[in-house]
Amino acid sequence: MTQDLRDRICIVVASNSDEVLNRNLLASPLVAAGVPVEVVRGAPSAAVAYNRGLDATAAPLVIFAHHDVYLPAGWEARLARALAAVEARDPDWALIGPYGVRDGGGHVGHVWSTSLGRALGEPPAEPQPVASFDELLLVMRRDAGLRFDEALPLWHLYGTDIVQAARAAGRGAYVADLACVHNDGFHGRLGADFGAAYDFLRRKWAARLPVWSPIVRVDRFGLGLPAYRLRAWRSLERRRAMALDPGSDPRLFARRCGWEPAV
Ligand SMILES: [Mn+2]
Repeated sequence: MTQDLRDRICIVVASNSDEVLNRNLLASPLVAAGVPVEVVRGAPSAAVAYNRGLDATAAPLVIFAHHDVYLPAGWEARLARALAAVEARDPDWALIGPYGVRDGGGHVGHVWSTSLGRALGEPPAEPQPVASFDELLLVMRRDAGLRFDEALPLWHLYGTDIVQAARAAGRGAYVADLACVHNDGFHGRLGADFGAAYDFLRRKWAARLPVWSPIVRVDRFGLGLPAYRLRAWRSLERRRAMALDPGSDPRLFARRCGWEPAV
């Protein structure tokens, strides 16, 4: 892949664990190739962390990734193809991610999830417009002029809020083939912090409801949240049984998906 693309990208990550960060994101070949990584520590929320990262960097394309994400060998070529495909379809695009949700709730994209012990979905042949992203990774065009809303508390639903902000500004958000490893741990039930983010979105985007997030529908009366909590409770043991060890080397999962050759 061209040096040209490498010079146009940077990575921003919020992390509270150097162990997780080093095992996953910083082990990515793209990082070894010299793409700069801005690590934000100690931020009170994802929005604050990501705005700090935006302000500390200058690259025209900013990759916001979780610290438990591994970008397999060849990911840069995927990114180049995704950029070209989205550019051709919508020159005013703002955001591209590997996994998200369409209006109406259908999931689209292709990622490995350690917490679910499998690869989700299929690589989309063409970019798909989405209503929200799974927050594991999103690529933002700096010249879209977006900021993360620091009134959104803590660490949930910022991948939904930012897509709504893009749409309100007349800019598109797309899922493309940016297949990567989300080496995440088992998620139990949602805490009260998720409810706070949900209610924030419900008020902020009242004129645009319902809004689809990866796991829950944000609707006028807030019915999506208890419905999700019930589903999550019912599936708790099944999901616990599926989860693999996030302490594993993410390259094992990349190989299992055929994204990296066996050695
Ligand atoms: Mn994660």
